[in-house]
Amino acid sequence: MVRVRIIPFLCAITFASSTSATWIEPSILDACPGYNLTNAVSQGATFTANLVLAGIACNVFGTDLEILNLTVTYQSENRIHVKITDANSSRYEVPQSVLPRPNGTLESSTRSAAIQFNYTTSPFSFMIYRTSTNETLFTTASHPLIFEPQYLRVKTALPRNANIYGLGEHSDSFRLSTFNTTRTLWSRDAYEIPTGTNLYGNHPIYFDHRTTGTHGVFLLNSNGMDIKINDTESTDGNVTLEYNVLGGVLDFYFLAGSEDNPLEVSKQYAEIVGTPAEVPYWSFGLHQCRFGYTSYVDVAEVITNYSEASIPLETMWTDIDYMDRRRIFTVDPTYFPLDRMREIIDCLHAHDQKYILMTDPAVAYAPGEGYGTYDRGTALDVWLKMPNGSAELALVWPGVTNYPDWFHPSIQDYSFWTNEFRLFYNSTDGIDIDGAWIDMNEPSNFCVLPCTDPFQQAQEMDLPPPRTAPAPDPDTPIFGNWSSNSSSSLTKRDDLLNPPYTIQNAAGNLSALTSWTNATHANGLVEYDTHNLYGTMMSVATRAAMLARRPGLRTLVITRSTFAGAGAHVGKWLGDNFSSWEEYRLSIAGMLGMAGIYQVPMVGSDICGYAENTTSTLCARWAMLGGFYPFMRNHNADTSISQEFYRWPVTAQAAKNILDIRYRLMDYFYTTFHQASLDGSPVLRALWYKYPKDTSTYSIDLQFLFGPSILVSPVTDENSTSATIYLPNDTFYDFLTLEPVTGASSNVTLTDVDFTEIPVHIIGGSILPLRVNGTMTTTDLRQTDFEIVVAPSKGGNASGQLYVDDGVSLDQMNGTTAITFEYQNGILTVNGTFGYDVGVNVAGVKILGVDQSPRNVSVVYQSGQVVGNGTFEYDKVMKVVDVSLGIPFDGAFEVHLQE
Ligand code: MIG
Repeated sequence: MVRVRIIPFLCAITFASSTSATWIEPSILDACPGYNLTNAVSQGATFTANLVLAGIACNVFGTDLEILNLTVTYQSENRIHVKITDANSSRYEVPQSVLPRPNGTLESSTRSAAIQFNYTTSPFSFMIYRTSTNETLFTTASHPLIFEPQYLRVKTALPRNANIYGLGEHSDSFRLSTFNTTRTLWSRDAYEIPTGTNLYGNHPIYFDHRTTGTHGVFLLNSNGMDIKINDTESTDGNVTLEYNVLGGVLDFYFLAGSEDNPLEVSKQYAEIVGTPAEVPYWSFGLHQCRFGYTSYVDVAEVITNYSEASIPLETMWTDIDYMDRRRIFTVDPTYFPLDRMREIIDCLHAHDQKYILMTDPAVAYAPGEGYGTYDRGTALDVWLKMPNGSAELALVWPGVTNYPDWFHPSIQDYSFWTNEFRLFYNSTDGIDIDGAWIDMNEPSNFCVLPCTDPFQQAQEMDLPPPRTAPAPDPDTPIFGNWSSNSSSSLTKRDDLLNPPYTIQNAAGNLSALTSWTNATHANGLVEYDTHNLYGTMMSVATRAAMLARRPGLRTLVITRSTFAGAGAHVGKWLGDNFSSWEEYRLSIAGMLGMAGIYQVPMVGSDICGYAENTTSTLCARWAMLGGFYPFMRNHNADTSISQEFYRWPVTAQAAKNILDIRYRLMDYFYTTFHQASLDGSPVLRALWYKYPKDTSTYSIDLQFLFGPSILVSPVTDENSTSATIYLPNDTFYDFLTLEPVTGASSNVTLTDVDFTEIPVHIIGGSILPLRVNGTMTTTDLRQTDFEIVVAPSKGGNASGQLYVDDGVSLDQMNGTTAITFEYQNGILTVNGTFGYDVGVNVAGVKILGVDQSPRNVSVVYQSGQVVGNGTFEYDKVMKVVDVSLGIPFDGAFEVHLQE
């Protein structure tokens, strides 16, 4: 066990330098006395009781609390809230202002609920079981509860070979290993996102999938924690899951999920953390970024080169390179002069393209230097404070910095952050960005502990780094011809810096490479408790600042650090991966976590890889896979070789191919996102979400579903042109050839998959509204006709949806269009509301998997008016009936195939 202690001299603090967590023999913890339950009161859907320490305190990591309060509420048919707190004094809880959560109390009898709470009194243990099957889903039996000031422990038994997903952010397999796994939740600037470590964000939710159903367990707690999953403690391979938490309270939400539909647990989780924010239509276009564009000339060149290569570029990005001495809300007057930056943006906007810049949280400490952001922040006193009341000094890109305190009233009321955005990112004389990119918000800190002299370290590390590239001519012509084209009463914790239990933080000490954990917010909360919320709070403030700049319009904010609930405000990229086939593969599991579980669906990895050098083949494959990342961005580190898609013929071709596919599917993506925003239906899904009884799917994380209808099965081996993929027992259709493919619950090897191709299947039973072709911008795409592809199930039925609105407004004053497609007995019925004028035609309908040519095809408006015989062709090899329509997409209609 790692021992850490504070030496009570000025600045003389020692830290645990090792990253190994506290290990303690499980039997020692199990020998703790636990609690006895008394004073039980049941009232309707609520049950309360006291828990009294049941014997001699074990005091493993502090003093066992004597009396606890237990409150159990059946909040709905599908959700039980179990909360355990200190009966005698208040403890930190995640503020409602950061994560508002539902209350609710089940009105009907608790017997009607899908899951039940049960308990034993002496010693106290509790279990959650599924009402319909009596199956135990969670049980603390034989593992006493431990509740100490800075250590909480709850341990449940799980089935053998449990299928547990979630507990991220992590870069491990989607299905977590049950062998000696520790998931540590503590935000960390995790360069190269090593597996098995804590990364940027924290989502203490897991889904437990069984052949008998899928349920979820959410521990709403922002303190540092280790969650251990292990199957080595018993001889029979049974699995345990153990929470080891550094503070806060035990605030569990048990979600019943469903016996046969894994989508339900996802929706139930969204009821707590919120459904994802809707993003603008344009944000599904291609984004290009890199760290290391040396000047405005570089940026303009990349934009031009994309255009010349005829690869659609929707959004150009610029990293911290643009800043003057890496200070946020400034531009370098020589390398990125304001007037040239404005010229770039004007040109982008004139071509229906967008621009995004990075903003970091840390503000350069620059008294008396006339740095407006620092001066205004200091005047409002918005900095995170040390216990002695002075502003905390950190070390980030601009050198010594202060951290904004997102709990400060002058940030919460928008007078600081929103104002800085308004001043710098304004359309009249500033930088008129369309979205925001926020980084370093774990918060990251370069100062190495004990960090006694950040100024000295700034010098040693040469921060801000001097520019090495030659300065550009300020008059360099760009674009050539193209452009003509509350809580102070909380109980004192002994040790906010070195709690007795050490979590497995890969950065070492809790304060290592981040803020001091004893730093204090304006409302008295300390970083010890709120560290994991920093990135999400910056996200909320940044989104508010962006909405204030362009009232009524959606924006895109992409953050690095997230906590549960972040997706209701922002999207997220998966951070500093590197250019390897392994990271390419792992990006799928990373995305599935965010989009499939945590309700942060606007997610993607840095395409072609961030750190180190990519290769043309890796980059081509990654372009193809990246076409199915909800957030599709090519991004690169400053010291890596250039990797824009036009750099190699194979990547240019790959990008063109995949962008054509992606843009044709964009309204399907948009509809999938809209559905998620309504009810939390996951945007990306592992195969088992669709085939929950097929045990072969449980560990698959190299294939995934985008929405309900698209199966993506990328080639995953280095420089290979074949892919062995799993096809469940179902009907599929090749997305490009439209040929039917019958799945037989077995692996299928696809060969000759070129680097510019990716296997994509439409799942039988789906109807897809596609645009007839891709375009150079999403603005043009919206002027492009639709075609409807009907992909029947084995039984000959299919259904689908299309949602269209103006793509940018928060409130759809221009109306919305929500269309339902149904296909059965050879009749396609298109129905719905048509409040938003789509302004284009339905060019045609393709019906797949038709064994014989129909005799005749007729097209009917709902009114009964026959608009004539559809002209059609039948392809007997691919079994496709291709009906030409060319009718305005503004009302209901039917298409009948007649045998
Ligand atoms: O210390 O802004 O993850 O995407 O290019 C590194 C420079 C800071 C980390 C981000 C990365 C970005 C880089 N940033």
